[in-house]
Amino acid sequence: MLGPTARWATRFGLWLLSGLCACVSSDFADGQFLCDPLAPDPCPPGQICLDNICRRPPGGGGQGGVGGEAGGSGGHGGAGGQAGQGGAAGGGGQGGGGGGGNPTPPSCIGLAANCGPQQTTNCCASALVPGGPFNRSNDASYPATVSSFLLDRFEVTVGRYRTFVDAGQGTEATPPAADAGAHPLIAQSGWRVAWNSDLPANSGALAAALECSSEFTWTTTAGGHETLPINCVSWTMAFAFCAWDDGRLPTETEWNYAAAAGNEQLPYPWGNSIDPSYASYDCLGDGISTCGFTDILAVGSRPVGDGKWGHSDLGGNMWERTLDWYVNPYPMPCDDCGSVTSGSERVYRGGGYRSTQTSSLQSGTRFSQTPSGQSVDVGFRCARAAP
Ligand SMILES: [Ca+2]
Repeated sequence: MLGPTARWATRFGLWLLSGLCACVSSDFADGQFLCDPLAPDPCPPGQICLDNICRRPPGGGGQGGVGGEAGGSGGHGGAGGQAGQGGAAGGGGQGGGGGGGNPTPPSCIGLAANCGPQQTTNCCASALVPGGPFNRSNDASYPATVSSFLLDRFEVTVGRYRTFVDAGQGTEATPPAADAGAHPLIAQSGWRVAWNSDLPANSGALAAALECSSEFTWTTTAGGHETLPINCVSWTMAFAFCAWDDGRLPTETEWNYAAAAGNEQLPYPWGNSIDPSYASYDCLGDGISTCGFTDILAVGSRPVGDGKWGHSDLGGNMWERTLDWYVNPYPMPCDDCGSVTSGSERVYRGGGYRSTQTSSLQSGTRFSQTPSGQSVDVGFRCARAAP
C-alpha cells in the first residue's frame, strides 16, 4: 500500500507521461489537479479538495476571514441550456469598443465582436464603475473609497488571449516594460523586471502553459472556444496581458466594489440570492450535475447575473485575479488602496464554474494563490483608466 505521497508521485508521473499535465516542476502545483472530495487522498500532500480542485488549504494566506461566508445553499433547479460559444473569428468588425470613446484595446483589434448573450458585443467592451465609498466584504469595519475606473464587461476570452500570444507577447523574452500596467493612483504597482523570469520562456512555452490541466480552454488554433474565458493563466501571465492590452489588473478593492454594486453592498453581484440562472457554478453551467468542460460558458451567457454597471460573470464561470497581495485583515485606511509591496499569494475573487459553495460567488469572498499558480477555474478581466 503506497502512502499518499508515493501515490501522488505515481499519479503525477503518469500525468506527465500521458501529456495531460504541462507542469514543469516536480512540485505538486496548486490548483491544477481535479479531484473528487469523497475519494481517499484526493489531493497531493498539503492540499485539500476544494471546488473539486486540489488547492492549498485556507489560512496562512488562504481564504479571507472578513465577511463572506453567509451563504445559503441556493437552489439547483432549472439551469438554462448552454449558450452558443460563437465561432472562430470571421472577418471581424471591431464593434463598439469600450466606454467613453476609449480606443479598442489591442487584444480586440481584428477580433470578431461576438461576445455577450447575443454574441454581438465587442469582447473588449468595458463599462464605467463610478467611484465612491463602500465597505469591503460588506463589513463596516473595513470602509474604503474607490475612484471611478473602467472595468472590462467580460472575463478575458481565449480569442483575446490568442491575439496576445500571436503578437509574441507575455514571454520572458517579451515582458512588459518596467512599471507597465500600474494603477495610476498606487505607487509601485506596475510591472517589475524581477518578474520577467516568471513568464514562460517563449511563445511556445506560453501556449503549452495554457494547457495546465484537463478542462483548459486554450486551443492551438482558433476554433469553437474563442469566446470562452481563458483559464490556466497565472497571476503573472494575467498581469502581462492587461499591461499589453492598455489596461491593468483591478485592485481587490475595485473588484469588490463592482461586485457589491458599491454602497448598495449586495451579497451577490446581481442581488441577494443565487440560483443557476444567475451564474455558472457548482458544475451546473451546462444544466447537468456532473462536472466537466461544458460547465465553462461563453462569457456573458448569464445576463440576468450582470452587476449593477453591466459587468458579466463577476460571480462564477471563472474566479478572477486581482492586483493585490493577500493581506488579512484588510489594510486600513483604504482610499484607492492596493497591497502591492509584499506578500506570498495574490487575491482572486468571485467563484468559478466548479464552486460548490454558493458563498464563493459572494461579492465579499476572497481566496488567494501564489503568483505562479494556475487553475482551470481561475481567469481574469482587466481594468482601465476612466475617460
Ligand atoms: Ca467570474
